[in-house]
Amino acid sequence: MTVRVLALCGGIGGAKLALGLYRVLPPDTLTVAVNTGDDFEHLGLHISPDVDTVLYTLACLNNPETGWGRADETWSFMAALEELGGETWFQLGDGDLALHVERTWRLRDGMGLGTVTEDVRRRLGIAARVLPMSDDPVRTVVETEDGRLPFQHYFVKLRCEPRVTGFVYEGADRARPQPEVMALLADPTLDAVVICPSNPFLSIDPILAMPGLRAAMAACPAPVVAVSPIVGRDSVKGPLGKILRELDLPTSSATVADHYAGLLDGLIVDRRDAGDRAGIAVPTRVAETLMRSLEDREALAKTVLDFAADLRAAKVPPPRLAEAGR
Ligand code: FO1
Repeated sequence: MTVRVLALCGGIGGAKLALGLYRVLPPDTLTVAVNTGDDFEHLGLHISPDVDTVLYTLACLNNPETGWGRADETWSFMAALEELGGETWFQLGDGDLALHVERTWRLRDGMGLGTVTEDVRRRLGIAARVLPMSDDPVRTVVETEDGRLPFQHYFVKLRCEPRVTGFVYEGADRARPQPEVMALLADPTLDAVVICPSNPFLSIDPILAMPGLRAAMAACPAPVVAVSPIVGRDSVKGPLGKILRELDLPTSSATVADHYAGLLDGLIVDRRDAGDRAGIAVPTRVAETLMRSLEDREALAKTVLDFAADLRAAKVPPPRLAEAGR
């Protein structure tokens, strides 16, 4: 039976697991639904950072040092822009720039973000489906003590320094989730939904904030397994630990489990945080969740899929099976 997996993913950390899943699964059985709350208009271009991070990562084109943008990049455009006094706080490499220009033109021609992304992933030779969470605009706004900040201003311009008080996902209440994602969540042949170890507030909540998404996940016949982005009671690279402290929440995987309350059938917890399992109501499994190598990415993906398979056996059969008296 063909395996089919839906992964919800944001930027760098989530994309690592998406690559692990892509490499251990039959490639055309994976669909990655990607956060677009980080998207913004910059220099007249529509930029979709998390979608591009997933595309470059699955195509093995990503810059391993930064996690974003392309490897072996050149920076002529940025250097020339600097000389002209242009905005250079958001670094756009020459190869990366081509993607932003081409995507902007196609969007202006009325093409949907999902259709543009579908064509790019084919051209990059990616066999998995990579779907922006919606074609409609959703923008993550970070509420701080200094007021509301567009996401990239908080994350890049101000290097996550402002103290966070909350988040707003502008447009999420009106955004239509990508139809294919909703169809997968209702599909009884789906084997697993994986919430990748992305920042729950910045990368996963924008997806869950869309109408019908949480309900579809809660009703999903397939097991929903999240990988906690916490390692050793802190975040690995991004601002999650700092945000949790600013929101006066414990920097533990128990907080992640609570955050996804009602959605999870299982949570993968890093081996360094095994002691936190006692405070987690959903079934947990301990694993090495730091993904330094390709082997780490594949090993964690296998652990997630094995856990999902075990949970599926235990999951309450979908209503129709119960009606059939089985
Ligand atoms: N992150 C930075 O910290 N500095 C940058 O100059 C930068 C440029 C950039 C260009 C294209 C792209 O797809 C991502 C880029 N990012 C940069 C990352 C971006 O801020 C993402 O939103 C984060 O990865 C969070 O998901």
